[in-house]
Amino acid sequence: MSDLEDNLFKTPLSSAGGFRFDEKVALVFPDMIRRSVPGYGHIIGSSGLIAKRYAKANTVIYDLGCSLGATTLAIAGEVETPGCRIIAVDNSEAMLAQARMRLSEPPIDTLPIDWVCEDISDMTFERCSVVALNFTLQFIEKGKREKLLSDVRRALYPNGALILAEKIVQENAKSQDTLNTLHLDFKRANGYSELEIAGKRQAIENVLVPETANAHIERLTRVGFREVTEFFHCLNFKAWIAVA
Ligand code: GEK
Repeated sequence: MSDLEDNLFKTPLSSAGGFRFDEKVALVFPDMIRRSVPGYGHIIGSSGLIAKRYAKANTVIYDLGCSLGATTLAIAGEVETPGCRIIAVDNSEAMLAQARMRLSEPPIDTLPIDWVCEDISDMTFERCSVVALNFTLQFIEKGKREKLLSDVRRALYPNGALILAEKIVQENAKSQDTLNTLHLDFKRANGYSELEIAGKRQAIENVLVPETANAHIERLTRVGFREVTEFFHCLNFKAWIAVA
């Protein structure tokens, strides 16, 4: 299926109201995230490889905030460990409907996938060996993030892995300004106009709340991950493997 172009913020009217993961967003999501997040494809591909290394036989692998299932598919395509299954979770019915439609005929010989509509901050997790949380923690209410990560940590078997990718902010205001400017250049280079950039920024403010890299690392350590290793960094986007 070819991806539709993200033109949601092309007119000022279309940017009215806050950002929601509704049907309009679901339809253009692959184009939107590819043009907005530097290294997105690399992080998704790496998630498959990391899952392959950390998956244990007969266990669950979670993709939390799965959207249209890009990470789910990468994992399903890489993991060969016997008896694993993927639980892909999102609280947007519109996203899951698109994901199910796109993967109605998943490639044969890959892991079974359950698509679940649930709020990940209220979930009871099964024991698992890998959890992917790619660009989703940033949308969870700040006060609920530590409990979610703590729940994930307790659900993971020893030596299991959390894959965490996030947009971050710099502690130093000048560095933040520099990287923010470069990110805007990245979006311009990918065809977004000034109007679209401003509209999206306004809509997403207070919806996507980024934190510093240190805040992430300290919290992961506090909830009991014994090793936290960065595997990706470009502009204000980072990803880590946290080992239980
Ligand atoms: C990818 N991981 O392609 N519970 C469940 N899902 C949620 C919640 C919540 N409380 N809040 C937001 N979401 C994907 C990309 S997108 C990132 C993840 C982005 C979902 C939301 O519906 C959306 O599908 C996803 O988290 C975030 O690698 O849009 O920048």
